[in-house]
Amino acid sequence: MAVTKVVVDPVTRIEGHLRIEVAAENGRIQNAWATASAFRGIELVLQGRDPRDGWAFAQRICGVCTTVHAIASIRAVEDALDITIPPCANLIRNLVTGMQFVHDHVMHFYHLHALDWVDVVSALKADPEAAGKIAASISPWPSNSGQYFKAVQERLAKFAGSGQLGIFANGYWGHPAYKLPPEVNLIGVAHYLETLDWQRDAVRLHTVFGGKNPHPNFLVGGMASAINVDARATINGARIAELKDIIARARAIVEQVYWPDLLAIASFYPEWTKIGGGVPNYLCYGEFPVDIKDTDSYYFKPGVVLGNDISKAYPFDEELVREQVTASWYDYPADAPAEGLHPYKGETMPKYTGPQPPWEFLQGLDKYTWMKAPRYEGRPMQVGPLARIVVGYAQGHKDIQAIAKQAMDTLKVGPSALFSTAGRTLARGMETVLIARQMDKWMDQLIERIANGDVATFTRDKWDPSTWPAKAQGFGRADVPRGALGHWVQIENGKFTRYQCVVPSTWNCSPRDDKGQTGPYEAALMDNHPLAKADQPLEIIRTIHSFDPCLACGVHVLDMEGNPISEVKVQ
Ligand code: NFE
Ligand code: MG
Repeated sequence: MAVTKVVVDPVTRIEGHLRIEVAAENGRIQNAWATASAFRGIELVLQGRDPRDGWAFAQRICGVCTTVHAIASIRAVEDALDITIPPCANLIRNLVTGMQFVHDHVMHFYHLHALDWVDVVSALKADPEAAGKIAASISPWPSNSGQYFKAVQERLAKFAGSGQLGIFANGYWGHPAYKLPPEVNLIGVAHYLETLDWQRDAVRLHTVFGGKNPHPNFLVGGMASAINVDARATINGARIAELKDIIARARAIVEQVYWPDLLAIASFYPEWTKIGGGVPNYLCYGEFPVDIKDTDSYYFKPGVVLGNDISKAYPFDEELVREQVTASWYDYPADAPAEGLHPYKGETMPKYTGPQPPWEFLQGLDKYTWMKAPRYEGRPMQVGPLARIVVGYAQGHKDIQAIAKQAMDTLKVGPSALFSTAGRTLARGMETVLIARQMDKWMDQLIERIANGDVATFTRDKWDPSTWPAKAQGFGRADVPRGALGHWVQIENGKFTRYQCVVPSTWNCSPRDDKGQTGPYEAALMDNHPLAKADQPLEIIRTIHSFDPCLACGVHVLDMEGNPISEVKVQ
């Protein structure tokens, strides 16, 4: 049978500009190329800036993960200058970044990924009473009634009757790969709309602690969140009560809507626990510290798992990170080794030599993307929710093992099911439940500290550049919704002289390296991966969305051309 070439450009319901090109034969994908098609230059913008301002520039790398580059930046500067922040500032950072995870993951599941599994048009055929019974059997969520689902169905029928599906237009509705009964499709659509409403509530936590969302305020040395229970314009008694309520509502959405829906939907797609694994190596930098210098204090501890072997986790050593540009539109200094450069020696020297169709890709030598290729000890690595769950599982993390077991028992699968497209999507749900539960604890710890009179959220120590060494360098580590995030900075005479970000979507959307090893998106598409209809590449979208791509982050400049791009091009 002839080889079919399919190009999806751009992939939608992601952040940024991603082109996926595959070669398929007999309904299976044989080869895949992931191309980031817009260059950004924030690393270059940061050079020469005051390190105390870096977070505000770095944060603009992305509007989706709106907190993460700020926190990585301030941690890099604090590491370089040896600044220890007050405990309340650390708790506030955990609450702000924790809510970023919860918000981002729920939005990703319902608004970016669910419609790969949920057929909106089929929901019109559902029996609302039966949908109510199914929903009530898996969750105590109060609106799970036949009446509620009937109202949602009527709303959907109005959209469809007017010939305008609006936000639901352009799906592959009716594709044979959709397997849910109409009632479960209706539950999915109802919760799509309900969580769209809830997300405004969730991000109020960012506005209280950080003044606004997106892009709440951060601060080198702490957080710009004044606490005084008796004052009006600070974090006071009323704000604290409001924050407790926001966290309780977020937790309820996660535990009573997202998680039961995810398990229910996954149970109709058992074959997807055997598809789309790809790169068998996982990397986690760790997150949610009590003390950033003590990695044992983190809720998710740093670690590495190799070869899908969850009987062993290896320690993470940041000195083993390299970035290559073998297949990327960048230049490196002539003396750069084949294995790539550590970020402290990293360079951002854009050199566009394309477009060269990956179809013509020859022996790993042609350049085809704006993504660099990060490698850990020479290996491509998966990062993100699945990496955190796999690493934590291998480390014996009790909460992770318990929630993974719940999912495996419900779906009647073993741990190897994690290494798949469904495993990636399930792992995102697992960690959202765990983080939402932790947020309750962090809020209580913050309240206890305030009750005991500890209200410091900022240290002035080292604020004055005259106290800084003439030269310093630091690693800002974070684990963020899409995975391991590092900012490596060098400071001389009070200014950044080098700023390198190695970002989760750079790891996952990495192209080939000097040895021809594919990156995680590419490898996943080449792992037992079906493609039933070349003109409706739904399966490709499922696997790519399971990574929750963010191309803006990954290549860290806007497409100034404003190129018109077609939805799906089949050649
Ligand atoms: Ni723009 Fe980001 C996250 C970062 S992704 S979304 O999470 O860092 O690579
Ligand atoms: Mg970079």
